[in-house]
Amino acid sequence: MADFHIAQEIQQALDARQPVVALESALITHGFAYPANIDITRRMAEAIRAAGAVPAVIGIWRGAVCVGLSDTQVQVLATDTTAAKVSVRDLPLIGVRGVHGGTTVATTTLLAHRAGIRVFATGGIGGVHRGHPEDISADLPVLASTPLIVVCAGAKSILDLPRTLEYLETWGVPVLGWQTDEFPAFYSRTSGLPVDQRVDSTDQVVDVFQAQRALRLPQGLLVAAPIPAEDEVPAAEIEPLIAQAVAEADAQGVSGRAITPFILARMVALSEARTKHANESLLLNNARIAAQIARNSVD
Ligand code: PSU
Ligand code: MN
Repeated sequence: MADFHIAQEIQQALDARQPVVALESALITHGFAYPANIDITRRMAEAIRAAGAVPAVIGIWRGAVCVGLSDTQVQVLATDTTAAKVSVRDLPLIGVRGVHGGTTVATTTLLAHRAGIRVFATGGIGGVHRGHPEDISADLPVLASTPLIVVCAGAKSILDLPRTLEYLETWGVPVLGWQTDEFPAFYSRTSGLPVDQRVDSTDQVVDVFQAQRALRLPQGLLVAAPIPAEDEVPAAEIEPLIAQAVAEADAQGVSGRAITPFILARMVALSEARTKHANESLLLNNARIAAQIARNSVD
């Protein structure tokens, strides 16, 4: 059976009821290229510590679950081109395979919850794919069944945002807008789609999360924070690039687990790295917000 390791620092923080923020590792193995992947992970971890919480990078190390990967382990994952993208259906297979792996939002959410962590900072969640409504990220059903606060910048419009929000509604996942009334679209602050509830403070986020628990609801909570205005790439500029990247994926027959990494990489190339800068900015922003929420939720 796959082992489940919790790093000593993380276990001690949890035992002492200190705030902990989970970070995913699919962005290390499949989201960013080397060395940007190490750099952004380190900067997110620093931002979380500066805000008074403990970062826990979650990933797969030689077929074992690891909550709290060390800097050295992150370095190895970041340069291992054979590392697996580990979504939920892959999770029970990692022990047999013995691989290193990056955990997606779905898998990181599940594992963070198993470890006793309550808050997770990521970039964009997966969702229903544009033009392929049968391709639904495991991120969505996991959010519907795992009580965790997931801080993201919405979902990028490589996805079908209306269908993604419909799914979340059907399965009872509240979508909170962090100081916004609109669901953010990752690179862009707006999508034209409303959130379920605007929140302006960490108190309000924690209130909603506690209400879910008091009501014994099984769902997690999505906190959607728009990218900082100065780093936004307006929707009008990003749309043609997304359309092109999606068309290329279709033309080359890219599908399944490969499609998100393919489109992300094409977006960076097509935008001459503007999307990379935007992605880094929103990740740091989300890390800071998640740390503040984590601090509030243990007080
Ligand atoms: N969306 C992004 N960046 C990402 C991902 C999604 O903007 O890096 C990654 C996350 O790890 C997410 C996963 O959980 O892709 C979703 O992949 P899939 O659609 O195959 O479930
Ligand atoms: Mn998929």
